[in-house]
Amino acid sequence: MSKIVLYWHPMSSATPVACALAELDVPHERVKIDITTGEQRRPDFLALNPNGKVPTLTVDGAPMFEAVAIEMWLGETYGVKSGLWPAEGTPERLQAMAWSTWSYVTYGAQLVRLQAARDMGTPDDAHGTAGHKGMDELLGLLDARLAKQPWMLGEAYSLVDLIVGSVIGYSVYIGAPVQKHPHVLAWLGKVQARPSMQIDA
Ligand SMILES: N[C@@H](CCC(=O)N[C@@H](CS)C(=O)NCC(=O)O)C(=O)O
Repeated sequence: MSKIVLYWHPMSSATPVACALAELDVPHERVKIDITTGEQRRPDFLALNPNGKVPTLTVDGAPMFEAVAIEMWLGETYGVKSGLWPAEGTPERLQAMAWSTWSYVTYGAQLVRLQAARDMGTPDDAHGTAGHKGMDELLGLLDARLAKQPWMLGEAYSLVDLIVGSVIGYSVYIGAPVQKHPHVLAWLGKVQARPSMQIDA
């Protein structure tokens, strides 16, 4: 098995990656990068991730970054046998990649708008209002999917639930209207109750 090292900081974008490693039961080492004291800008860390951000993962010394890329790679590498990630060549694999990317990119873009407005102390300005509305519309799509099936890919829990659930869960804290979408709310509660989500990360 490859040697996996996760460079992380508690309660950060690295948290869902740590949870994914726990869910998939992947042996790994964790190296804490203190982003509050600037360790992420040390030359040795920038050599692994020129963005100077966590999460960063190395696989036998080879680095990768961006949480969603790492999570999808972990799924396809360690999750297929256990059924936590769909096999290559299946329609479910296509859906797994589509919804994982959707959560970070499409939903994430609206989330960033609201977060920026909140950070500036003006959550109800044009950006904040548009971000809130954008998230509400996207949560409607998710709600419709989860009204038809209990989990993101159908009848069984998968890593896609952890990936999408991490982004939706974070958005609750910045004011996304998740409570208006009952199927999303119920599903999120189940995702957040998984033992892998209780770890110290
Ligand atoms: N798009 C990146 C975002 C990573 C990110 O923003 N990480 C933050 C912690 S939540 C960080 O390392 N910040 C340190 C800095 O910007 O100096 C991902 O999903 O991995």
